[in-house]
Amino acid sequence: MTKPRLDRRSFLAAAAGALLASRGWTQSAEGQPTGPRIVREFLPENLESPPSVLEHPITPNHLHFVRSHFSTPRLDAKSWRLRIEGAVARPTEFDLASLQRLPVTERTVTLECAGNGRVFLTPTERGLQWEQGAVGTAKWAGVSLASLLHRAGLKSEAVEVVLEGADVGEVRDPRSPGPIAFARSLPLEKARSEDVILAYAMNGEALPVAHGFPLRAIVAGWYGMASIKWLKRILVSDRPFHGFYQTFDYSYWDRSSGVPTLRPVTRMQVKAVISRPSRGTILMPNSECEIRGAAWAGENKVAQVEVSTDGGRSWQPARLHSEPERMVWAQWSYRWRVPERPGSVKLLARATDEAGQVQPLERNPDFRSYMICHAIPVEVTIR
Ligand SMILES: Nc1nc2c(c(=O)[nH]1)N[C@H]1C(S)=C(S)[C@@H](COP(=O)(O)O)O[C@H]1N2
Ligand SMILES: [Mo]
Repeated sequence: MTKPRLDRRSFLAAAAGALLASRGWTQSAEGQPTGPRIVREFLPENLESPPSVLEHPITPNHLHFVRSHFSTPRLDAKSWRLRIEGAVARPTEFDLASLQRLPVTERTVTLECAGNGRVFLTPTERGLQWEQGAVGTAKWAGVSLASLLHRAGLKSEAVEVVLEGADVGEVRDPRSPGPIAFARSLPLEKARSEDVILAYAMNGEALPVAHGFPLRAIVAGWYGMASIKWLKRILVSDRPFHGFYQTFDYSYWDRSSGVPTLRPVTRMQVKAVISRPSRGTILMPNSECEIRGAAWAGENKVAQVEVSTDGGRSWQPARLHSEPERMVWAQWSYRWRVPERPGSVKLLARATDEAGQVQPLERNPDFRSYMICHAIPVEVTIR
């Protein structure tokens, strides 16, 4: 007879579970999230995650959302090179094997597309009509951008770091200057922080083609557009970069200087979303309903999540399933005793971050069609 044995992985999972339970935290949803992803656009490939991913700390690769502006480049790992050039002392070219020999940085990061939730905007905004599944969390492994910049040696005139992908296309509205590559810049402060990884692995697997094979940036705490996939060039620039995807696209009106000024979309805003019940669910009077979801706050930690079951008049604290971390979402839940009286009810969730910033209830129109972070009611019927 063989003794039942825990392998290392289930042992660690059991130990982690016991620790969480001892602190009053328990795992939210059992097992794995279930698919399939929703096709928002066939070509280029744009796929939305099913709502169940919001209930699990890690999003499996086959369910992670995909946001691509152009057709997916198929890069050959052998001939692919990453160039670092511009205002650097030692312009360098790396192949994949030599990057993989450098010290590994591993980090769990939540990526949210700046257009996540766009379908809920009124009036309707142009762009992909995401519901709430253009967000996911993976464990990324690669090298830190800071370490590569350090090797290349920044010159004193360096001000920004432009990341450029290998995917190219022509945008019609507004018209791009012919075919352009997908590119974004980072200020030196962010580029040299430990927040930026150049990842070649996702959840322990080689980076999937749709997610940027062989190498992509992961800019933790910023909306997804900064995390350039199919990375081919790092250009250290001696002036601010004003590329298409941070001027015409992915920009918002900032009034802090007293004059509305277009600024690139960067940091993820504090936000909680409800994964269940889903919109239009019919609930039995006096039954018990578990309201669930996820919350994140970009570079900050989530401090608390509150739930309202009366359209925002009163708020109760939800239970967080893990100790919140910077750059990573937290799952939460709230047990609701459904009222006796039939009718329709608006459920809301709102998050507050460690800096005391509270998720707004109203849409800020200066955000144009991005940063959809206000609390959006989920209407359910009691019958
Ligand atoms: N090269 C390149 N990088 C890109 C994009 C792209 O179209 N091309 N889309 C960006 C946007 S808008 C988002 S939200 C994330 C999505 O990453 P994912 O497809 O791995 O989820 O990739 C970003 N990086
Ligand atoms: Mo995005």
